[in-house]
Amino acid sequence: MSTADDVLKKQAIEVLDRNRMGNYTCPSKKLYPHQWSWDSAFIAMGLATFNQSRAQQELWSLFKGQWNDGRIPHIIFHYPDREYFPGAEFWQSSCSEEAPAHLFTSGIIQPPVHATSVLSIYKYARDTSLARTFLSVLFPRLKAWHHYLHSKRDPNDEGLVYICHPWESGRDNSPLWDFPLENIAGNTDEIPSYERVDNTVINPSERPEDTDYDRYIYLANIFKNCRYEDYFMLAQSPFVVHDVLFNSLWCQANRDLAEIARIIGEDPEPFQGWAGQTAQAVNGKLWDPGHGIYIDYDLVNRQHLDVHVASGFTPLFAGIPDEPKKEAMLDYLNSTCFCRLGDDCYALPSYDKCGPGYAPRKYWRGPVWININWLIYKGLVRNGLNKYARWVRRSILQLPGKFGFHEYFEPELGKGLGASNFSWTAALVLDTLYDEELK
Ligand code: 2M8
Repeated sequence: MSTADDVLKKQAIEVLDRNRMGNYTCPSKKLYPHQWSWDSAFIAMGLATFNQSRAQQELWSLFKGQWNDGRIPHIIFHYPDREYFPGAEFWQSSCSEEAPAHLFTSGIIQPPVHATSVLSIYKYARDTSLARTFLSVLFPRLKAWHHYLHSKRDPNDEGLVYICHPWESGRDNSPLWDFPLENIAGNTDEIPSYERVDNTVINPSERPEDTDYDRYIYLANIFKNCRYEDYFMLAQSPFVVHDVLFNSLWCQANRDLAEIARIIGEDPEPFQGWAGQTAQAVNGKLWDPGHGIYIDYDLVNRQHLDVHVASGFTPLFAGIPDEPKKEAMLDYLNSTCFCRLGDDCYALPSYDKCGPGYAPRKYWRGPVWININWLIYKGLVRNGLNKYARWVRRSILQLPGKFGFHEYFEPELGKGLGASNFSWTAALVLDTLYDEELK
């Protein structure tokens, strides 16, 4: 490893230490002081490169918040008093009998990267016998999580799981949601009064608009009134989407859970079967042949969301596209719409630069995010698209190296945006560096 990489590694570890909250790591001390579901899965992958037991503890702590029905809520409030909106008091998880009795959580979910994270801890483990025990202990929990997703979020057994809130996608104000949210919450009487905290911590121009938050709160309030019972949530939600990123991660998580089952001598079915079914459904329903990218489907308005975001390339991560699709995707990636090889830009902005409403500094509407980049980087490597993979890898390491471990970055100049010392940025830099060490 070069001296520069060594320095980066040390700084990344410092970020994760700074955000440590006992048994878990928060995404950012000021902006996000609780435990987030997919953040923790990414964080554990980074921790696994230098501290196996802390990585295991990170996920163990997350699974403490798992509900009886198997769902992993998107936020766990281990210390409910820490300032964040919407906090434990808003969600009132205790209104559901499925929620854990001694811990406050939210009631919605986030992308399922957990089996992938657990398998990566095992692969990186220095103490393999300890890691094997960890797999055995977590297997029933992961199994319950996957059964929840399959039975509740794919009730028609289509191979695609739905999301019912932009927060469930992990990309809150993505331009993807502009159309499905357009006709929601017109009547302000139906929105409980609330006060944001995020835009007092971060420059509001880099965060979602108040009108976005109105819709987030309106939807979350519907779900609370349903006591987080999925059947009613689905029936009442005006926002129901088959999302490309969520389903790509679902597909890979099932491949990884099948692998975990094989390692510990359990049955890899049904996970292997579900992964195949999802890959087929993503190709069948979500591929946009005109543009060389995968697109979401809006189940309420029964139409595709013709919006091209970087996460539309994440099926590469799960080995979903065939050769012609891969070529078409590479052509689109390697263009001025995203970031062409050798051009003066950072690969990849979260949204097509030529798309309407592209905003290079506004949260999920343009800036570069390290987790999406990392998924695409891994996907490109998996598919042998090495030249462009190195181009994305360069951004993953250069952006935090030059500008600090920010939450997101401006795609042309690289300026750091959102929270500083952001955990998954640090964790995925560590994973990217470690990947090289393993070679
Ligand atoms: C952001 O979302 C939360 C709500 O869940 C927020 O804005 O308060 C998203 O970037 C999400 O993907 C992430 O998990 C979370 C914590 O980093 O922050």
